[in-house]
Amino acid sequence: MNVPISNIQLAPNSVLLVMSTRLRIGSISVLLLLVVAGCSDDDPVMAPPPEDSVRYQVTFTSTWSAATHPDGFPANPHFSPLIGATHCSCMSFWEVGELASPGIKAMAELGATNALASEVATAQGNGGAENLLTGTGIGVSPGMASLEFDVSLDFPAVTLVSMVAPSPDWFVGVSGLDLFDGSEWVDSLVIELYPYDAGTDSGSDYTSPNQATQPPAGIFQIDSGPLWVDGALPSVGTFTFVRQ
Ligand SMILES: [Ca+2]
Repeated sequence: MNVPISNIQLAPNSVLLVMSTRLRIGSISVLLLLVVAGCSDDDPVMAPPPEDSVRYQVTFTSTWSAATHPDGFPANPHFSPLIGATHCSCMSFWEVGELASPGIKAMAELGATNALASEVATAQGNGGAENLLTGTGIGVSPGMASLEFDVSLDFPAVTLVSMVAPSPDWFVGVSGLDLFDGSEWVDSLVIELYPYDAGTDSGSDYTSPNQATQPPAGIFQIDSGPLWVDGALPSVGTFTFVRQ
């Protein structure tokens, strides 16, 4: 029996030793192939499977100030309490171009969290979300806030938002940020925060009176007004995610 060498499956980096001998049994000539596959010294160590659940700290650092945004900078610059969820990659709580949900509208206009927390609870009930994330805001910007949360392989995406305050309906945040890269959990990640407009209030300045956008527009990245500086949209801060 001849075994074609091409049919022998080898592990990567293994060493193949082939010894052959030809036996004669009666009138039949038999080629014996002795194949020894061994491991070479530089075999990579097999990575352990990813942990099912890991913990992260996210630090919200705001840089928004009269120095970065001199146009009409408000007297009480702050960011509303952090609110969000860990959830599956199959759903989202907000997307650019989509109409804001009541929860996103209330967060972006008022800094309120109850409505969005209810939307997270609904998603938890239908298997889309795992953990509600809540944290403090930033009382005076520039400043910092942080919170810790657990995330799991079935719910590896993070949504987290905060209102730019005061403002008509401007906010910062991430939507469906995946902390699992397909093979392992991300060690750390810095997200620059470029503010969005929820599309629900048409006020043009930080302290404009309420002016409901009728009909509501889709969420969009800020493209004018006092957050727009010298023809560009500067970051107003960062979210830094660090695996614990
Ligand atoms: Ca608006």
